[in-house]
Amino acid sequence: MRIDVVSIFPEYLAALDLSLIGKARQDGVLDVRVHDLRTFTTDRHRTVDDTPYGGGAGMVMKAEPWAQALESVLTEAPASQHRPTLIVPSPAGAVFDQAMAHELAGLEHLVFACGRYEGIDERAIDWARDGFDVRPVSLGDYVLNGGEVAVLAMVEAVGRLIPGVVGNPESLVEESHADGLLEYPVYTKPSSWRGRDIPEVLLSGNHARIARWRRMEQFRRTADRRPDLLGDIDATSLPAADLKA
Ligand code: 6GU
Repeated sequence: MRIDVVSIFPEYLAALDLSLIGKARQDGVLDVRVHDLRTFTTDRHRTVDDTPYGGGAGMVMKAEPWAQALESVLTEAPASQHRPTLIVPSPAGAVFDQAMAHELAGLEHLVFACGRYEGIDERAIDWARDGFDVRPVSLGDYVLNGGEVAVLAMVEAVGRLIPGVVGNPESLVEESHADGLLEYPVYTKPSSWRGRDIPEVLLSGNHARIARWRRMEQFRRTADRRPDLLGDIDATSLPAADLKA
């Protein structure tokens, strides 16, 4: 997968050199390129923002540096590649979730446009629709100062779903959100620690019992912490159905 990130703080994206994503880049599984928006300005002060038409607080990112940067990304992209997807991180976007991460993991080329200040001149976003599949995306209902932290989160969530990035693909199967529920609690040695014992079922060696217990714990946790998720669950996967089987 090819990933381009455009930002006025390219150093923010240095974390993409680390851990699993860094390893995937070294292995050639992910081709990640970070671009400094200011290199696409032409004035002496390398201006990327200006005051908003209509008034109001804060500054707006100018359209032309964005058009120059995105044109450069399109020109550099391998000719074989499909129309890239342009993700515009914004608290005004559609909320990013595991389903979106899977969808994006199936694409060849993602481009992230990190806005700062009050956002990017909307005409640059509209203009980009000629060359990109444009998707404004939010991490959730709170406000960050810019898109960089959101890009780190999205690249990690998407990147780890690409074959060859996570060493053991089995670890993707039983994690939170894989089946629409939160994951069950986990324990490791010692079996008794500071007076706290692990649930005895985990020492039973009865794999069917352990699987039922884990499923029950998933429901218990989800009902307690994220009851909103239970509405989306297929009734045939409820623990009662498991017990009858
Ligand atoms: Cl993707 N960007 C910004 N600036 N703020 C956010 C966000 C994104 N998601 C939640 N808050």
